[in-house]
Amino acid sequence: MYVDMVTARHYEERLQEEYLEGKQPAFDISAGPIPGELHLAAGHEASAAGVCQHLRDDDTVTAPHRPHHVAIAKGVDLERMTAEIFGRETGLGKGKGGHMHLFDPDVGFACSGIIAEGCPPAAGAGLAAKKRNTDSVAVAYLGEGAIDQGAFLESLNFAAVHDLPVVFVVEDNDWAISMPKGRVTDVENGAQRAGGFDMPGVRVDHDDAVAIYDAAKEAIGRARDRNGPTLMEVQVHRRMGHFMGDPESYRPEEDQEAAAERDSIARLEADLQSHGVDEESIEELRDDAHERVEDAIAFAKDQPEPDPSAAHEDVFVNPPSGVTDTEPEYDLAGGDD
Ligand SMILES: Cc1ncc(C[n+]2csc(CCOP(=O)(O)OP(=O)(O)O)c2C)c(N)n1
Ligand SMILES: [Mg+2]
Repeated sequence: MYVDMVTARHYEERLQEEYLEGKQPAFDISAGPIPGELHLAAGHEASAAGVCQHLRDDDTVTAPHRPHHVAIAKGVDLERMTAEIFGRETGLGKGKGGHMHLFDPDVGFACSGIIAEGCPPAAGAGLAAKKRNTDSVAVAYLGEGAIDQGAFLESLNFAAVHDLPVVFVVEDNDWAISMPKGRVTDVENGAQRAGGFDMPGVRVDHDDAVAIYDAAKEAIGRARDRNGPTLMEVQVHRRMGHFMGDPESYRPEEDQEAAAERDSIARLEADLQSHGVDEESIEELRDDAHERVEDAIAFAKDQPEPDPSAAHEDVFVNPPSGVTDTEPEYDLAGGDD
């Protein structure tokens, strides 16, 4: 868990540096080595490490627009993921998806920029596992700002009524862009939503990776044993802006300071030390993780950019005429499928 967390933290800090290159002084979102938006998850690491520790490659995870920590903990290929973020040809999506559309079927990971969008596909993966009679499970991540979204609520209902092996993980970082939680939702604890669907709901506070691990163990075990879905909410903190370039003028300074103080990594380090792991071993793990990140970034920057002529390839199932030479692969208009 510690390795996943320090890998993810260093990854975000390094991506921040790379991203800001060339974008200043007047913020130009298309400039620099990472064009487009970038949402970093520094401060969210515990939720990914604590949950994904219980998952296998044949389990499915869907994440939202802030996906890197979850992708890392799920075991997504770091080099191909980084190449994707840098828009390179050897990226997971051949450089066409960018950081919000990472997809790695080898380890069952996908994410989307549309909030709560991962919930229906996770319920679908749960339904597939049930129909295929396997013990795989699915986990859908979403932010607390998405808990009033229809896709989430409908997925909770669907998973509950069909007893699907799905765990919904709400990452509560208090903010949805510039909107504080209290202004849009009347429940303080999003896990209360579970009551309306007759499923267990559990909230874990204090950015506590070990407590998240324990709660996830129960929820994922329950799903694997075919006892149905669980809703978890975990407290995390956003240490950076909503997106890179966000001036955060809406955010009180005390809130930023509090987020920096509630560092799940420092907390886990203290835990490890209290269990007899010495500082030297912790440093060694951290150094190795940092090296892995540096290697992935160096790999990505060294990769070719996609050829412009391939821009429409793999984008449409049924390309509108004239867009590509590819013949339609599926008949969307008819048939029994
Ligand atoms: C359906 C939909 N509505 C609006 C948006 C724009 N949007 C992007 S992120 C975001 C806030 C998300 O907040 P939260 O779910 O708490 O996640 P966090 O960014 O805090 O991790 C919104 C409204 C979107 N991507 N999708
Ligand atoms: Mg949020």
